Amino acid sequence: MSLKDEIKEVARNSGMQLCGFANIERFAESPPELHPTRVLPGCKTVIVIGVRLLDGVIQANFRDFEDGRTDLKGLYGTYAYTMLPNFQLTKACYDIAQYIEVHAEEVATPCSTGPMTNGRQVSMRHCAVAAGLGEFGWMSIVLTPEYGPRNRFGAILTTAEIEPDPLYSGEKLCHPEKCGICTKVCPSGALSAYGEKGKRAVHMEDRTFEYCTVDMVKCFVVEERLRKQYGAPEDYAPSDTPTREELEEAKRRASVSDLGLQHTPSWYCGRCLSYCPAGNWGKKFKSRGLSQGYRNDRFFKE
Ligand code: B12
Ligand code: SF4
Ligand code: SF4
Repeated sequence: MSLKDEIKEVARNSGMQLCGFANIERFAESPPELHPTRVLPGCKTVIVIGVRLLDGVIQANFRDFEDGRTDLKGLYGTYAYTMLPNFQLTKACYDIAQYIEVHAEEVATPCSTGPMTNGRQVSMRHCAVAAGLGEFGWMSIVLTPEYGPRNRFGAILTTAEIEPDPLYSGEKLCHPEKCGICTKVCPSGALSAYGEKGKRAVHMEDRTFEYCTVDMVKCFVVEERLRKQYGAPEDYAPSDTPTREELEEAKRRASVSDLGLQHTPSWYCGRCLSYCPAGNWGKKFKSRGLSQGYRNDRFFKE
């Protein structure tokens, strides 16, 4: 078995559904501060692993969005956001890095995977696209044919030179000119509408990928429940667009909970990710009666 196949097997055994390989040349357009060689000098390959999110947990989001069951939101926080996927990815990255160092005598650096796992070293979205796992959706995060945006990723940087997988070239997964659901369901208008405020373009090899402009502060205010209209007991942030100082103050004032390890009342929105039709949404949720559709979301606006 080749090293590549062995790594794929380690990934599978660690509970990963997705595993892809990118060569370092695909990071030519990366800003220097996020380039993999800034983390691991001599890095030749970026290995990206991915774990799907449970349909049974995404449907708990619909219970909140459509039925007002805000008490179920913690399931998303635990099983799809801050905790389980991140820790599972962290362990899988560690297993793969150990495997490479022990069996191939090369160096391997596992990266942080998200909340509670200490920072960010590379842009995971760009790594996932570079490794051929999918393409950017209009909402800016990565869609895979199997799960749409309902997956999270981890990356391992290595000095081992491993044959890259081709960039994703399957059926186009996102048609923002006729869909735009992510923009419509976002409670704070964090995602620009197609054709409005401009878009980002990313080039890899002969491909150009495009996605919207994301106002991360607006997203953060909803995700972290910093205003009454998103369920906070009081307006910690004075608006959806707080200044840096106001945001820091809002974070300080936001309530702390003993309900989950993350120590904040679970909220973490996730509407764009939950309602995106890519990855067989209709079959998984609508036809099973698990969602009435995005128009029934209490924040939906045409
Ligand atoms: C911090 C963070 C957030 C913050 C954003 C804060 C901020 N100011 O960026 C908040 C909390 C708002 C957030 C929200 C969400 N997040 Co988040 N987040 C992250 C995290 C940890 C870091 C992102 C970041 O700051 N990147 C640094 C910036 C500078 O990089 P960038 O914007 O990606 O890249 C820019 C440039 O640097 C450059 N670039 C960088 N590298 C490269 C490489 C190449 C080759 C090229 C060409 C260009 C290039 O291009 C970009 C344009 O300027 C990542 C994990 C990670 N390490 O990437 C997850 C991550 C992006 N989040 C994820 C998810 C799922 C979400 C949410 C859906 C969570 C939810 N609520 O359910 C929302 C989605 C919102 C949206 N529509 O985008 C997933 C996405 C998975 C996927 N399917 O793609 C990630 C990848 C975590 C993971 N481990 O899987 N997130
Ligand atoms: S997670 Fe929620 S607030 Fe953030 S971009 Fe998606 S829909 Fe908007
Ligand atoms: S909701 Fe529609 S426009 Fe947005 S990323 Fe998904 S497919 Fe693309």
